Amino acid sequence: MKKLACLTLAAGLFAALPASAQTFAKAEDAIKYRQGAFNVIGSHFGPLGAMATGKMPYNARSAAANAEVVAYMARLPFAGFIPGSDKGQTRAKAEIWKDNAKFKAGAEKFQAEAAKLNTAAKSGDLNQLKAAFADAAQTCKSCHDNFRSK
Ligand code: ASC
Repeated sequence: MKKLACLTLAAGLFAALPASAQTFAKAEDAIKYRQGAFNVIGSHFGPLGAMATGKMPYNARSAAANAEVVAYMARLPFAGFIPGSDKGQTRAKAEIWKDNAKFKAGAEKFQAEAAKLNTAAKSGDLNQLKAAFADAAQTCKSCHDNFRSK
């Protein structure tokens, strides 16, 4: 029993880790990492938006699958915003590090809304999906407006 409890605890800790376990040898690696994560998020957020706005037929199973990926992936990219990674192939603004508390709050808001979007998508109710999508998209936009150059 003790062994099982230990394994369960270890699995729980591991599940909580991804956002903080990442290390990068170079700023360029961190930039590629976060861009890769955002790219995957965008690929799965897009169909949710298309369904929420009626540009694509609503499919509850597809919506749930996409939202699951968005909610998980939302935990990853922010570890890639290491100090000094605002140079090179990136649109990240220096404000991310100058006003890091605001950036972090925005990231956490996005993660919270992505989790709500996942719950809404799993409900199978298009109206819930529409509302949660709009809230989540607003958190994307707000960070892009403040922290991403055009
Ligand atoms: C998307 C996408 C974004 C956000 C943003 C929300 O689908 O690619 O960057 O939503 O446009 O306003």
